[in-house]
Amino acid sequence: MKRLYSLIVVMVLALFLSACNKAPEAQQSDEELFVIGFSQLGSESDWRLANTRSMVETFTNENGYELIVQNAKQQQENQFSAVRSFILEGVDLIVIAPTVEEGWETVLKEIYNAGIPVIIMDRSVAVDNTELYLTNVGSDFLWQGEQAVAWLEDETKDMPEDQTLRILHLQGTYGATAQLMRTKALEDAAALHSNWEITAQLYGDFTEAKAYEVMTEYLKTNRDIDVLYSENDNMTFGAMRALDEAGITYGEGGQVKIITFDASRQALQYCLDGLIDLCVECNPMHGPRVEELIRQYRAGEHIPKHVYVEEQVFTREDLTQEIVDAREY
Ligand code: GZL
Repeated sequence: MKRLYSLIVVMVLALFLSACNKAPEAQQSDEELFVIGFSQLGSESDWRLANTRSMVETFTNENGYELIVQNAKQQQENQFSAVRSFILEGVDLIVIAPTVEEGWETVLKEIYNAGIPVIIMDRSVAVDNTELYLTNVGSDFLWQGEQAVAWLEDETKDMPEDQTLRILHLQGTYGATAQLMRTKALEDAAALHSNWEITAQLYGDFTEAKAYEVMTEYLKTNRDIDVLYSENDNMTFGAMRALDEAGITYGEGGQVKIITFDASRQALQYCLDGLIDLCVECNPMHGPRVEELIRQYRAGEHIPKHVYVEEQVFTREDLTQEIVDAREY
């Protein structure tokens, strides 16, 4: 009995000492950490995973932050729930990567009324009152689409006027800024070229699985494709698998020219290998940019309402294996 008593005393002492051994600075830093609630829309693509990684690697305790990440699995309702939980938790700032542009007015007003600043990252939100958020940091998606159609115009400039350019269009999540603007660029260009025909617009939801599914079905009855305009790399990868299975060639010397958006390492590798013709960059590494904007905000500095990211396009001629290997996403 005495041994049991002694054992209990030792265990209680050990627990007490371990609690006291917590470094004093660690306890202080919990109060000093700047708490960010991050509503990430999902994990649908390599781009999205890299975007989340960039935020997690930037907003560390060592850098003075506590980052609370909630993944909405591409459901806007889940984002609303996440944001409302951030309000209840009293976070210092909220970052939202919105699924779609519409539907944000109410919840942004709730955040505003709670006195919590908001940064919109990546895609945009369609609200009349832009005072509801600090800034929108992301890409110029219309510019991206315009680069793609400019390249296609140059590629087909010697095509006879009476020859039709048959373009198959794989679209991302309907209502997402990236989808809306990349689609607008293609549709505007097709309206200017009487011999450009968008043969079909298939819904790929920015995922490889959905793109493979819709492409496989489409190719059962349609094989007359000259160009695949695919609104992100993961849909392109699914489409390539479907084209392989249908025995339709693509890339350099192939039947189908492939245009893709994001310019992930895998897409650049396919481009270097002659399988993808054009990669339009859409850079996901927003963590450092968002942190700089937060620093400016906390220092009382002016922040522009929209911060665009510098991007470029890649063809095979622009690439080397070193460039591809060095790609950070
Ligand atoms: C673009 C981003 C898009 C990517 C896709 O900034 O919103 O969403 O192009 C991702 O890969 O799914």
